Amino acid sequence: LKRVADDVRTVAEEKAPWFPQQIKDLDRCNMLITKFDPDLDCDHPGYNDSEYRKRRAAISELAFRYKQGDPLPTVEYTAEEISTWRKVYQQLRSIYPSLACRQFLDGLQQLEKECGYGEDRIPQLRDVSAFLKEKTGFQLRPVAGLLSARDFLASLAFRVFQCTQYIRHSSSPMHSPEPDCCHELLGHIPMLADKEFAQFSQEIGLASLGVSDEEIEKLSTLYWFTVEFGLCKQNGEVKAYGAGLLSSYGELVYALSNEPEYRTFNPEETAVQPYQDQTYQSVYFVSESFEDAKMKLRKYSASIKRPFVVRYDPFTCNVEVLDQP
Ligand code: HBI
Ligand code: FE
Repeated sequence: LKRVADDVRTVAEEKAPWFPQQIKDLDRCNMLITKFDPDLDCDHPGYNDSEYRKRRAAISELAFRYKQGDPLPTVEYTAEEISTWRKVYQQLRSIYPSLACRQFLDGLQQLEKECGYGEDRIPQLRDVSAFLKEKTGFQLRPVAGLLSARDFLASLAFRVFQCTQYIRHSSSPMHSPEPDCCHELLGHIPMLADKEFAQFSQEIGLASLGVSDEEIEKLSTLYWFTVEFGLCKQNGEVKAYGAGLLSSYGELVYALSNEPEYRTFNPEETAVQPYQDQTYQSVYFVSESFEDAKMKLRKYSASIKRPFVVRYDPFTCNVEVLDQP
């Protein structure tokens, strides 16, 4: 493999969409999707609540202003916001032991012991980021809302997880159409404390760098049916590891009710399965283990056509671009 000089883009690379090669470049990965934004989506529970939208905008502003390397902003949450968090935490926490996978339960227990997780306060991204950094090298970055799939996946390549900091509307504690801090902190963070899962997440991210829009759509679908809505086998039982499930009481119960269809995780098939972003999924994919899911994903990624290969250098935290041999 030949190293491509940093300042010389080869013909092959020029044809590919721009992608970040240093963690600092994530400052440019900020394209938001407004589909579920409470200012524009009239089905959002906060659509008619101008106070709510003002508050959400103020918290989002912290993310807009954020530059890589800045200390993570802290938010002083209101009593109403903490009360929403408490409802979500209590209700979900009670069903986790029987429905969540072992890695999730381990992670959550550590967060409760070491990171102040509990029903009485909303954890701060700064504390959570420091915790994850020690466990798996993942760090958090604040984001103002739903990010484009390309930008969201690219950050995973650097073990950076983009995290919203505002909370869902108080009228609807059990559901949010857009990602909010309950979804991130309860759904995603405990899993990101697991080494194997962290590796899996980074590999989806690396696979996404510089690929076509069609390939992004497929990787995004893979992400959807694994990281967001994935199930896995554990001691002969099926458990949840997807963050979309672990942050939604209704869908978590439904997904493990035997009512939906279950299929074995297989990247080629999973990547083209239509998905639901407004209601529960009609099909869920079950992995044998994260090790197995990772190996299958690796095989799938290697099949994506790219005129170059990427390699993450853990010493510099840069992505190296090498000519395809
Ligand atoms: N943006 N803020 C944010 N949080 C997510 O979880 C998220 C996202 N954008 C896209 C996305 N997730 C995925 O569903 C895939 O499209 C990558
Ligand atoms: Fe998510």
